[in-house]
Amino acid sequence: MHFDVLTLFPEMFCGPLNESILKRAQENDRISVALHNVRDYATDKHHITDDAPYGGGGGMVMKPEPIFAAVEAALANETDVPVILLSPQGRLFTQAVAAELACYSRILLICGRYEGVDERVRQHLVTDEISIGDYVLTGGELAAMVLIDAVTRLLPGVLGDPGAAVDDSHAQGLLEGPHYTRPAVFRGWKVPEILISGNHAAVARWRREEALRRTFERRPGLLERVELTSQDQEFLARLAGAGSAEDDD
Ligand code: 9D3
Repeated sequence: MHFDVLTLFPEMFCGPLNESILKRAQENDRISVALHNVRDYATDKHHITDDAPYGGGGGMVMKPEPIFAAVEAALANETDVPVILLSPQGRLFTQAVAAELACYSRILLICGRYEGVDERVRQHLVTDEISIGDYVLTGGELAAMVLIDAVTRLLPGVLGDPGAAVDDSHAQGLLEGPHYTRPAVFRGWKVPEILISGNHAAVARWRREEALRRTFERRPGLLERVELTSQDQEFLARLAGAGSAEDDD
């Protein structure tokens, strides 16, 4: 998969793209990332990329001409490439959106700065607009990196184990339960006996129930969109019945 990224701060991407899984994904040609500095496409003497808003008010707005020029240079007549604006007004980025984007061979990301981009970019260039959550960032760059990270790990051959990405508890709509590793006793705190029991069916059931418990306690809304077996439903009914009488964590 190829990512084109339009930004005024291409150097912000160096850290995340050059470590760990994203680094290896590029080395193995699973992904490629082309960073395009919007400033390089401004044709005036000072390479100005922003200007004051029509109608007055504070802040600055990204000018349309350099953004259009950069997209047209990057895509060079290639069609059917999603042009995605990262903005606080976009649709919320979720695991389902990451999976949707992972189906494309190429996407282009526009990182906004200042108060936003000229509306004609949105109307005549952008095909999709994405936000990563309801908090205020200083620009779209970190959001673009989040998107690249979440999409890349879904691509075939990126994670070692082919089942790893689909096995995610988040992909199944539940939060993950606890994980333990050696030592079996640390500062007197023991690993749950069942995990050491060697009873694989019992371990699987315990993990399922701990994931259900955590989701019930922390993100109950998620349970409405999860496929639950009758055994799951009985377990949740017992949790709900136990109520908030004891907080035993
Ligand atoms: C005062 C109005 N602000 C809107 C909430 C203006 C504004 C703040 C921050 C305009 C742009 C930005 C920069 N943010 C992004 O470009 C951005 C973003 C975000 O702030 N939160 C979550 N997802 C995203 S994607 C791009």
